[in-house]
Amino acid sequence: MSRLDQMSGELIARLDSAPDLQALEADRIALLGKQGEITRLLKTLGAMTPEQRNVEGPQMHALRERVSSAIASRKAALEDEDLQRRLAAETLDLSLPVAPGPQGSVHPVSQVMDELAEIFGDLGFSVATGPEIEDDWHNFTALNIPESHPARAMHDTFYFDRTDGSGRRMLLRTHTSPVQIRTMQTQKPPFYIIAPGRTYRSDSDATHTPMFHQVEGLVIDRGITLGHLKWTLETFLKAYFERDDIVLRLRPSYFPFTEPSAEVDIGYTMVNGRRVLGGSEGWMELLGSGMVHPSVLENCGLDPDEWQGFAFGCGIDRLAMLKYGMDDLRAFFDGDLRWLRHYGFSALDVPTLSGGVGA
Ligand code: 2U9
Repeated sequence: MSRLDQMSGELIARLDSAPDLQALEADRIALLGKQGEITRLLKTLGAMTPEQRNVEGPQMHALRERVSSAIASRKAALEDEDLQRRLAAETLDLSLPVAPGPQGSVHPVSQVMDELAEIFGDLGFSVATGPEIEDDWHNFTALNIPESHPARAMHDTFYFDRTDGSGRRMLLRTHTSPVQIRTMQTQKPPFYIIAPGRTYRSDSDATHTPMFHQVEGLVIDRGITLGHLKWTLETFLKAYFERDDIVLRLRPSYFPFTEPSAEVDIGYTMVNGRRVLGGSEGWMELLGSGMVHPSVLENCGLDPDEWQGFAFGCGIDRLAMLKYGMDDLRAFFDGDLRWLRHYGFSALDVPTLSGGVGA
C-alpha cells in the first residue's frame, strides 16, 4: 500500500468519527486550508520531475477528493443529528393554526338558568322577563309591602334619585317578583311562569353580592293548593339534582306577599363526612314559598275567590353552588378564567339537561 493510500485510510476514519461540527471544521482547515496538510502536499508537485508528477499528481488529487467528500458527508450526518435533537426537544409546534379556538365557556349561572327553563318547560311553565330598573309600586306596593313596611328596609334597596312620570320612586329590583306582577296585569290567567334574572341589594360578604340571580315561580289557576306547591318543587328538585330520593320539609314562615308562607328545607345524608342531597338525616334551607296573598291578586285585578296560586323564590347562585360543589359566591363574579374553565361548560355545548351537560 502506498504512503498516500495509508494516509487516506487514516484520514477518512478520523473524519467519519468527528464528534461534532466544530471538530470537523478544525480538521477541514488542518487538511484542506491554505496551510493544510493536503494543500502543502499538492504544492510539492511543482518541484517534481514530469514522470514523478504523472504518478503522484493523480494520487494526491484523488486523496483531496476523498477527504473533501468524507468531510461533506460527515457534515451532513452531524447536521441531521443536530436537527433531530432540536425537533425532539422543541415544544412549539409551528404547524398549529394561529387563531386559538373559543376561549370562553357557558357561565354556571347561565347553565342553571337553562336547566330551570328546561325542567319547568317540561312541567308546562314558560319563562317571563321584565325590567331590572323598576318603580317602587311594582317592586313593593303591589306585593303587599306598603311604604312603612319594615320589609322595605330589609331589602337594602338601591334607589335612584329620580321618580317616574307618576311620582313613583325608581329602584333596582330587589327580587324578580315585579315580573309576575306585570304578567298578571297584562295577560289573562291561568299563569304557569318562572321569572329568572338579576336582582340587586346593597349587601356584600362571603354569602351576599350586591347583584345576584334569582328564580321565582308563579302558578295562578282555579283550585290551587299547598299540595300542588310541594309536588311542583319536589318534581323540579328531583330533576335538577338528578336524584329520586329528594325529600322536602315545609316550615311555617312569613312573607308579605304570601299567606300562608313556608320556608322549604331539602334533606341531606352524611356520606364520608360530606353532606349529600337526598334522604332526611339533616336539613338545609333552600327556598321560600307560599300561597299568593289575596291582596296581591287584587292589586293585579284578579278576583281571589276565583283564582288562587302559589309562588316560590330561590337564589340561582345557591342552586348552582349546591349542584356543582362551589363554595364561594364571590368567585361567580370575579371573571377569573381559571375558575370559569374549571366549573364552566364548553362554549359549544348545548347547556341544557336534555343536551346532557348536567348529566
Ligand atoms: C308574586 C307573588 C308572590 C315569591 C316568593 C320567596 C317566597 C322567597 C327568597 C328566596 C331566597 C328570595 O333569593 S332570595 O333571597 N324568596 O323566599 N319568594 S315567595 O313570591 C311571589 C312573587 C310574585 C306576584
